[in-house]
Amino acid sequence: MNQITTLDEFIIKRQKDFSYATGELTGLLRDIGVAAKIVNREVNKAGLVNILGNYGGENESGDQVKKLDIFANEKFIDCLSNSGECSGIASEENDDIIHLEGVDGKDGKYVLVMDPLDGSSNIDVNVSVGTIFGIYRRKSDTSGPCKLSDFLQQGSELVAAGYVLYGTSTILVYTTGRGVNGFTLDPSIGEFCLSHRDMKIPDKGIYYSVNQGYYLKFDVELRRYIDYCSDLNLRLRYIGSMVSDIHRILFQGGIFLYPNTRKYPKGKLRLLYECNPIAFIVEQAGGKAINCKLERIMDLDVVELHQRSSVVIGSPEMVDEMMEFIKRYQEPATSELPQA
Ligand code: AHM
Ligand code: MG
Repeated sequence: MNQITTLDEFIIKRQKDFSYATGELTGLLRDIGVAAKIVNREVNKAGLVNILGNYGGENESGDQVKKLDIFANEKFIDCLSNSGECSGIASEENDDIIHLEGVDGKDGKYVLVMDPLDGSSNIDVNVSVGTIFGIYRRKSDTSGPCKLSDFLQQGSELVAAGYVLYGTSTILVYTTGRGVNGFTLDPSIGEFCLSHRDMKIPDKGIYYSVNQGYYLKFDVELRRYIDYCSDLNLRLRYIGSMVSDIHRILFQGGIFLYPNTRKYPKGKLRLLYECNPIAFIVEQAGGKAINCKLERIMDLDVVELHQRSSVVIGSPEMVDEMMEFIKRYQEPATSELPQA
């Protein structure tokens, strides 16, 4: 009989592998697992109750906020408040950081960054959405509340990151920097069960994922690269939820791009709670993540909570090839150089 390993069992077992671990990170990851189950329950019955549709407000980025975004945001905050391991949260849905109370006089050593419901335009039409999270160790003294500077850390400082995909089945994928593992929710027992051990992204694949509707708004070298993908007969897939698009690429190989556009000259996606956690997971699985200036995402300085970045993520050979393509395209051909 196959041995089933639940998320909780796996997290506790992994804690023993870290000599310095004292259980806080373990508790925090378990809180995230509980929140994900609650959000999953609501996502699954979204068509049955009056939770679909707009909340009526706009978030920091000017996007229409959906009711389910608010629900997911509240549930994650509630669950992370319980154990006291987390001293603060930066969320896509909140302009500023949220301070969490310590429990039993104990202040959390960690802070969490999250997009509680990524791809929210998909909700009303029953298409996959996700949650993205990242965990940092605090820099400030844990005797007081966390500070903004605790969140403004490079992606390379992440101690854990993950996503939950609420799709045909619900899967939680996370890393603590020692590989990537995936856990599928078994609704009959209400547990995330280890289903994908030590995930590895294929070196290359047949998919490219980009909003081709913005083609004319991309820089010329990006347009040429997208033409090149099309010339290679790569298959275009774009769900409009980064978690879903990345999940396909993690399993089957490919490249995901959200370049800067005229509307979003710095890119649309958020560095702190979208690009960095996904970059950490993909790199841990053997992939690569850069911006359109060809800089490694996880080395970028984070100077504000809702900072945007262009992003190119995927199979290592495809990201390398994209970089070479862009460099070659940017170099003036020798024949075009002024003659001496
Ligand atoms: P959201 O977090 O507000 O839902 O927006 C992020 C999403 C990504 O998941 C997705 O890749 C992108 O925005 C889609 O944007 P667009 O509709 O411009 O292609
Ligand atoms: Mg998002």
